[in-house]
Amino acid sequence: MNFQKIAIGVTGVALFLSLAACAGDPVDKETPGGEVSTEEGYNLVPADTNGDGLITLGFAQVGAESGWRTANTDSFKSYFVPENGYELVFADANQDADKQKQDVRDLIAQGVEVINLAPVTDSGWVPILEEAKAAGIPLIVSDRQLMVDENLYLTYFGGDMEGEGKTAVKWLKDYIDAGAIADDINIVHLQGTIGSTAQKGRTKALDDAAPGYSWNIVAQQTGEFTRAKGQEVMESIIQQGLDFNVIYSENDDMTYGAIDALKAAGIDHKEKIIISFDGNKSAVQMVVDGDIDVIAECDPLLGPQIGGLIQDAMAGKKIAKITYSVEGFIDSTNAAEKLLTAFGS
Ligand code: GZL
Repeated sequence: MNFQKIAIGVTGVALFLSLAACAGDPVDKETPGGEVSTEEGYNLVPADTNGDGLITLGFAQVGAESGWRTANTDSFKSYFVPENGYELVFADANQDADKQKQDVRDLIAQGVEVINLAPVTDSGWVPILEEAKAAGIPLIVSDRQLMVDENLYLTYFGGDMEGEGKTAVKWLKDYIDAGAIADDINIVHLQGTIGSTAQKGRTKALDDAAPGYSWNIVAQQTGEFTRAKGQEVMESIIQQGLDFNVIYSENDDMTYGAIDALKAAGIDHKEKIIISFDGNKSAVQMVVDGDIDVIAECDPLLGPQIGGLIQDAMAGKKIAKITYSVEGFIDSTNAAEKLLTAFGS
């Protein structure tokens, strides 16, 4: 047994004793602003506890709802392989928040050595995070944040969703200030999965800005991050005869669906200002072609960065509790260049 294993053994015993001492503590109730943990600090680090030479990573994924999600899953499946020192156990929640909580409990029961959670929605996770911690399994949150006490997870890596929304809002404000549109601003807002931090952040940015800029949000409805639902919602809005000149769509797939609906209704989508999120290759091509006006970037290729954070933690380095992806926007000024490196299809 090398020193590291001995270290884990000692740490494990100390950890067990500290957790046992806290086991009787009440499970913290979830509060909107996070919570005060009843325990001091977070001291779980991924380790090869079963000595098989691999770190078994349990990935609790949202689903397969979008091009972003497919690229995100592919990023994990291609990085967390035996050649890189990992075995991947994959769980697809099919966009079902309740199923995902059971998925995580199943990963705990399987005894994986680290969990990566991309939460469908951000509520109801405290008891399960407590269970992972009590089981001595480090848990990483990726893609969508959880607004819980930082003592309940190892680290978060992913997009700054409200920041992405602010990027989109600033682009629209600058576009209007440049005189590109003289009419009143009437916005159709296609929201992502209600209760996900992706939806909450992108929605908050628009909801906070619109009143001050006298922008009218004439429709606000979830398209659940899918093309089909995005098309269905836009069809309904068209049938209602609502007057709008801007579409603020919280992901590319809903944007595709909205454009499908406009085309089917004989409405020229190029007459609308279309704002999207993510940056799939086909969406970036649509910016080049003038179908979409701007995309607020959101990087799905998180596997290698999560792997780097795990390695740093295992090496004893202090890792940041929250790390955001580097994200900007894609419009006519840079779309041709961005197309060269855009993710997905
Ligand atoms: C964002 C991610 C969102 C994407 C959607 O980090 O959670 O979920 O914007 C995906 O495409 O469905």
